Amino acid sequence: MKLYGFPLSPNTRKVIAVAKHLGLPLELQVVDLGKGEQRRPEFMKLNPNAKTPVLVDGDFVLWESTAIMEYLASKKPGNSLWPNDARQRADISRWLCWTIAHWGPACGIFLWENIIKKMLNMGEPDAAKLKDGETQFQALASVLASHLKGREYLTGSQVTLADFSAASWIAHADAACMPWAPYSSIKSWYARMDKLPAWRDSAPKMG
Ligand SMILES: N[C@@H](CCC(=O)N[C@@H](CS)C(=O)NCC(=O)O)C(=O)O
Repeated sequence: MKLYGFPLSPNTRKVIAVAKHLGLPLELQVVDLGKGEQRRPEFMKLNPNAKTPVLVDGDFVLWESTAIMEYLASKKPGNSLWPNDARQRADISRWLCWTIAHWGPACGIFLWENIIKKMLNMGEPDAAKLKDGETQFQALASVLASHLKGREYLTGSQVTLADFSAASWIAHADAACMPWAPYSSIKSWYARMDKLPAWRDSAPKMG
């Protein structure tokens, strides 16, 4: 299987980490977002949205990182990441949806303003956008932090797709100046994720 992705992006990293955790070989084909390679016609044939990641498995092409993680997990029945039980799946799905709809976009403001703009020489961070990001982040981090109190992982004692998805957005929380200092349960959960070999091995090489 081939993954078209950009290693610095959370949406690519979570897919790489899930594949590693499941022991599924995945060949990475880098699509350099800094050079606009996502808008090349040959890439847009795979994903007309011009976004990474995209999985190609034989003649099957799949975009949207959450759908890709679910597909990969379905290839290894019996794993804890995406169990068959309806309620467990719904609980995991709830956090996958929350991450895509709310958590990712809020954290993404900090990643964009404080890291990516600098990398691409796109000027100074926009203070108004960061202020808006702060409001969003605080509200969502409060929800996440209260939920994580007394839990090892988002849906219980086992790591699932939900953890890989939500954790991917705070991998560079300090470098991106995300205001996560007050949320100790988020920090200890992320530290647990960071001990997983698949998570550590999927870290992009920075610098
Ligand atoms: N909902 C999509 C989001 C994909 C996405 O926004 N990917 C970003 C990288 S994190 C991208 O390729 N951006 C390039 C662009 O918007 O031009 C997913 O989960 O795969």
